[in-house]
Amino acid sequence: MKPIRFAGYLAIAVILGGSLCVIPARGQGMTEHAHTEAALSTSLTLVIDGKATTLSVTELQAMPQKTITVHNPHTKMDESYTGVELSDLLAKYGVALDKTTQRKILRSYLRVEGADHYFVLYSAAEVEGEIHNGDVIVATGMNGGGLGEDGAIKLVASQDKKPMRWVRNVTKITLVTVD
Ligand SMILES: Nc1nc2c(c(=O)[nH]1)N[C@H]1C(S)=C(S)[C@@H](COP(=O)(O)O)O[C@H]1N2
Ligand SMILES: [Mo]
Repeated sequence: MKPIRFAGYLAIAVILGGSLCVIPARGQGMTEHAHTEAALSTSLTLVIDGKATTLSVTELQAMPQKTITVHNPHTKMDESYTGVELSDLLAKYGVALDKTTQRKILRSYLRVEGADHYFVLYSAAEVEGEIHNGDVIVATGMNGGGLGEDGAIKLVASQDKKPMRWVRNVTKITLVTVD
């Protein structure tokens, strides 16, 4: 075989071999919902008016519980989450909604952060059942069991059509008032 032809066959072999070795990225062939998170959360810190309170999963589960059913368009499944209403946590460890706090709540937002530093915002008003429809809960269980690959603590909102504001492995929720 001429060296030039050999080099040609070698090049084709390398290209074909390489294309067979492509590892599918997450969401492209591997299962989209396997969350083996690098960073897990086992407690939640609430920061309200400069005061920090850290609650364990057991402490969260000892508070009044609410179960909400949401549709996850990624899994195409209904999922039933159980946990504490975020408004109950705010009322107990920071601000309860009443005439004296109403303005402050209307002008505040919640920064919800996960162990991987992913974070989203909610307006404080939208988590208050007295003001807005829908439930925002700090879930510690799903479908009667644990959260599985989603960790131990996950924030879920019943009114969101997509799961992008459902934060897995929540570590911190901060109330920020805008002046
Ligand atoms: N901690 C954490 N939570 C997160 C994310 C993230 O990167 N980190 N991604 C969000 C986004 S953009 C989406 S679409 C959903 C995906 O969740 P699912 O794969 O369970 O549907 O999780 C949300 N919660
Ligand atoms: Mo997303």
